[in-house]
Amino acid sequence: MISRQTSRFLILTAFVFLVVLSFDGTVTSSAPRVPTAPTNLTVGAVTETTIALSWSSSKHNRPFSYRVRMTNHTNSQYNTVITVASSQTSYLARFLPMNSNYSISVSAVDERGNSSASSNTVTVRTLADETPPSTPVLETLVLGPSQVRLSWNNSTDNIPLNCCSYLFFMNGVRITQHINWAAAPAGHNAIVIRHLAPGSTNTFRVDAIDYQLNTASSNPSTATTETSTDTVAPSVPTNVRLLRDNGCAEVWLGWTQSIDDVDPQFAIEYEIYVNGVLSPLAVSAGVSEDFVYGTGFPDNTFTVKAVDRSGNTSAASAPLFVQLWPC
Ligand SMILES: [Ca+2]
Ligand SMILES: [Ca+2]
Repeated sequence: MISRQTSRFLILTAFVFLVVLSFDGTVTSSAPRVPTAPTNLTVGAVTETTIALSWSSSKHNRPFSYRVRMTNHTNSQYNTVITVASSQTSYLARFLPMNSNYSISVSAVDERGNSSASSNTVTVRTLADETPPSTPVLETLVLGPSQVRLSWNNSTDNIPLNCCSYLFFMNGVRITQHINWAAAPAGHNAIVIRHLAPGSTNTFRVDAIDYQLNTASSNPSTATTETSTDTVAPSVPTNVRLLRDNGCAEVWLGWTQSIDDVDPQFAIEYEIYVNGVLSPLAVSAGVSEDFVYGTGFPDNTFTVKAVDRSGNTSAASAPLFVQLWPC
């Protein structure tokens, strides 16, 4: 039989145990279930591709991090949610599309996934790019009676990876034909303008253009080609044939080289026409084969013309018919 003293001891022990249990349960049930919402979300500096954000911190008794929710009003593909450590109350959003409206809010989420309410929402528009690329500095070099080399430094843009394409002008008129891209030192570009009249004086210009079509025009540069008395074209290339078909409509053509009344064979250039249109690839001199892309699928007709240093051009070779398919 349990004595009265022992009973009192057991009752007292049970009471203490219950108090401890109760106390512990009280602590747990009174803890905040979710972080407090971040407040005072504010937009700082805005550029074409960046938005600076800051906010006042959340409070919580468990570890948490922030979620910056960015909603693009124009294209939902740019919507994003970024996680930011709780030690940080600012964020620089980068690589954003230009000239775009965003709604942005921040919330705090603890390690159990409990989320606070959202902060205030801010709306902000990234800037439009209205700044042209850097101005190209153009130099010209006469390469003979019918060609001038243009070289210029690479332009850079205020926006990374937003630049540049180049347009070419002669005497104020844009030129798109008879342009050979040429080797140039690092940081520079070069093209050779072909088929200029011997002894002609022409003024060239290069425009650098970013993807928003902001344009920077180079200095004008004037060049006078060498004079020439050669008015006779080289002989017509013969034996035009398919040397190799690399697939994907990439082929190597071969031919027998032409002869000119004035120029040595190494100076004679060969133009390849694909379905009647001059191939945009660089034209080479002194070669008996060259690379070209077919443009008609499956039917392609290739012809070759020879050009001397004075720009005199032979008639087209006999056509070569080849069936090709793109990849
Ligand atoms: Ca720009
Ligand atoms: Ca000639």
